[in-house]
Amino acid sequence: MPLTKVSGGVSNMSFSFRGNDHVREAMHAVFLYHAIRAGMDMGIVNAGQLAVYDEIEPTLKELCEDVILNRNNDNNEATEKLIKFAENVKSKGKENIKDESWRKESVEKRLAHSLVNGITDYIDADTEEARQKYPRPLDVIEGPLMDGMNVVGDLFGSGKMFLPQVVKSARVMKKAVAILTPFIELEKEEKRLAEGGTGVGESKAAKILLATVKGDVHDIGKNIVGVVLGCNGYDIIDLGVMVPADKILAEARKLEVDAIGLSGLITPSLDEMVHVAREMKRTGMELPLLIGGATTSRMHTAVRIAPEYDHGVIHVLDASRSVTVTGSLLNEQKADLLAKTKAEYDKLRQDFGAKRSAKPMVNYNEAVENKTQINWKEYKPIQPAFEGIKIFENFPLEKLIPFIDWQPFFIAWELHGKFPQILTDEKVGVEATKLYNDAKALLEKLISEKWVSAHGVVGFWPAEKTGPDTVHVANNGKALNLEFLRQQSKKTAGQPNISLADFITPSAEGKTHIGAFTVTILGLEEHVMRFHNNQDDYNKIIMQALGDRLAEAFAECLHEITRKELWGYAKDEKLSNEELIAETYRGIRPAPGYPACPDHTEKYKLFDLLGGETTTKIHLTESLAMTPASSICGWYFDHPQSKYFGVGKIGEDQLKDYAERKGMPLEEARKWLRPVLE
Ligand code: B12
Repeated sequence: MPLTKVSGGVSNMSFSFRGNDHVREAMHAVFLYHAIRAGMDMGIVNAGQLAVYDEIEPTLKELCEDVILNRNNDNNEATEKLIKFAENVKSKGKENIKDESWRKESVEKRLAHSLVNGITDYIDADTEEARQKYPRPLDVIEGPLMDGMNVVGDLFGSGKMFLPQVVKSARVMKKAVAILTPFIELEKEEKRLAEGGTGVGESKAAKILLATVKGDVHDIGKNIVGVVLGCNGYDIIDLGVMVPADKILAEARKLEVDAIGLSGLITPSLDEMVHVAREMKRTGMELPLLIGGATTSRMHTAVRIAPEYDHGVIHVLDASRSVTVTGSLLNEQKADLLAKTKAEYDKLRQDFGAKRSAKPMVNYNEAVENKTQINWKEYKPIQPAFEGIKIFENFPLEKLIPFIDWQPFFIAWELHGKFPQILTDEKVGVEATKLYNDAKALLEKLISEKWVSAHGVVGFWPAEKTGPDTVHVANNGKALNLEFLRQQSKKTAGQPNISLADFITPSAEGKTHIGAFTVTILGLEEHVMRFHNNQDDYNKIIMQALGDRLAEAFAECLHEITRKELWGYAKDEKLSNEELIAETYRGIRPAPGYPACPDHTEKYKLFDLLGGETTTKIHLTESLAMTPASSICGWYFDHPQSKYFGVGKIGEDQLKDYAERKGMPLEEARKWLRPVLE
């Protein structure tokens, strides 16, 4: 065709062989060789990963040509043969094409190579060799191992290495340190006995104390930060999850740390962070305080935490940034960084005050008047298959696989991009594919060896809306009022001020049902601990992230079962996985704490309805976090107009009304609702 050029992404053709670069690269080279001769003008390829056509081994070249040119393929033989070949290459593993020349280098270079490439195969022997070579075991850590980790840190800092690679490097480092530790201890003991001294052979590295605050259970983010900082030469003291302020302060003093880092996932943890900052001030501490975690923000840190402590409070967005911030805080740039941050936070506080007064809001009564318009006459309520609860014990894990949304898994590893495209992404594709393969292998193992079990509870009860934002639930003779919050921002004409209560039939119009659920992944901790004790942060973090993915998949799966069978209001629904992830179905499952119902304390009622800890196998902490950590709870609404939304900021009038409705002291309600009040 005149004026037409031919182009295309070449890697798509070999997508089914992802993880098998040897075969993929040969296919790409063969395809390009023939396609260019046939008139292809431009191919989108990873230029750094192209094999040379003439150098492809003859058998593989012929197999690729048979498939690509559709030769000798009458009964699919060519395809089958290539698949078989590929499996063979895979099962023989990378050994076949492994370059072992680095093994001839000095022990220092070999250690650095293992660290940078995340290779654990030779770390025992190489560490032992270095220990024999250096005067003291600590010299091995502070010499060749730290040199190797500095390379890792630099490559990560400059974007040439990605988080999964860094965590694999950390695994190598930890294994080496574990080999050296008994010798360091022995040396210390010998010195102590000989000289009566203490502290001999202590590491000179700066110490960072990390903790997830009291009442909160999530620690993936903190663990990642710990690994990344560890890779940059810091000595990490990780106190774990649910750590009270007094313990954080006492340990910081005892261990003479150089900085404290706090983490938190849910909003009640924000107040706990403010408390820690106050306690640091009250007890005269002077260490810098780092703030991180999904629910934290620069604004909250500036407005609420920083004013409570005078020796430096800095919000850190992610693990990569934790390195630069910590570095600057612990060297001569400290004063500069603190002064800059202070100026920045002062400005944020001013902006915050100005925005708050400028934001157009309506009063609560007006918001109630402007509720979602629903024609209840047209709505035909569907009776669920049962009233009360149904327990799903040991739900088959393999059934959850199709429901897994992998995208957040990659986000947790700081690999941003859409799934599955991320697997072939030019920049991170190779590492994303390796990580995906490792995660899938672990997932298979975890399922086949029954490491964890999925436990869920679903319930339905008759419900009616008895007040503007109150839903009355009849639970087998026991009545219960659920209280919801309503948007109060000024809306454009025709846009309602929504509340979840709008989606429940008002008393005068009849009755409907409301549903609730909990899901949890049991048994994960034991295996997370096993990886931890084996100095394997890589698999530990994959395992934690898989737990979260399984919990989320279980919630999605139970929601589908609910729509199609248990409540049955969408019996004929047929949606693809993409449509499920895009939530194109009828009905919603908002979770207390998420933007449509930001009050965590309504979880008490949800758990009461579902039979509490005994049936759900979930424990609520004082901050309303759920243990086990990979747990989700939420409500079910069936109305076709029900949708997800954010309540946004509410006014003092709604707060008072809400506290009254809940029978909760005003100041207590203010505390729980602070994130939507400020
Ligand atoms: C995945 C996810 C989950 C997973 C698990 C979360 C996890 N892994 O921690 C599951 C599905 C189990 C879950 C459950 C719930 N979730 Co959730 N979840 C998320 C989501 C989508 C991503 C969080 C995440 O894992 N990020 C990846 C990790 C690696 O990042 P990270 O923890 O933020 O850590 C990075 C940085 O923050 C920083 N960092 C972290 N800690 C520290 C510490 C220091 C010192 C430093 C320097 C840096 C640092 O570095 C880390 C690495 O880069 C967020 C929304 C979002 N986009 O953030 C909501 C979110 C955190 N969840 C939320 C809620 C409400 C819940 C539930 C209460 C819902 C419910 N009713 O069931 C439960 C609570 C679970 C429990 N056990 O109590 C809210 C919390 C806000 C709130 N109102 O409380 C969020 C913000 C969603 C929202 N928009 O409202 N959730």
